[in-house]
Amino acid sequence: MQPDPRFPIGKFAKQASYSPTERAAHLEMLHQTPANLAAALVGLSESQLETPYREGGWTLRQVAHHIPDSHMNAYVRFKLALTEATPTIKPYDEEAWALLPDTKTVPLAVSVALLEALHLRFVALLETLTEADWQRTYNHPASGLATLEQVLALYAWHGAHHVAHITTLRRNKGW
Ligand code: NI
Repeated sequence: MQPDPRFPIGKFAKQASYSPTERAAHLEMLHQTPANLAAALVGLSESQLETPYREGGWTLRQVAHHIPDSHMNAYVRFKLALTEATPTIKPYDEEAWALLPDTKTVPLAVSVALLEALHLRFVALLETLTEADWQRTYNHPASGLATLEQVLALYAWHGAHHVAHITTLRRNKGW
């Protein structure tokens, strides 16, 4: 069976709960995401960046700009859940965001720098969470309640998932 190109590291598999060791591993993945994105983009030409990672999929440029778009939303969701009782968070239309003109005009280095700065705040915040904080929840209008340890696992996976879109295409193309 051919692997599904949409899911180079597999789909996200949510657990009901996580051990402190698992959370630490996810936090480390989150910490590494900006460096991994920067490394995945090294040496790509403008035309390579305009290549879809799969047929009908986002270009490598859209994939890379999407990661800070998504993780800025995630950072805000953590802060909402840490300061309000089970807030209902605001989904966003990621396909429409990926089509906004800034994703064509802003250099990718800006999004890498944005992700680096964001994750410094994000990881620093998450390092302060207590066991009780990890069990705090938000409500997503489509997918329902999530604990913050589940959200951490999701975004640890999410960064690696999109970086793998870039690295998998590079490997397949010999770039
Ligand atoms: Ni995504």
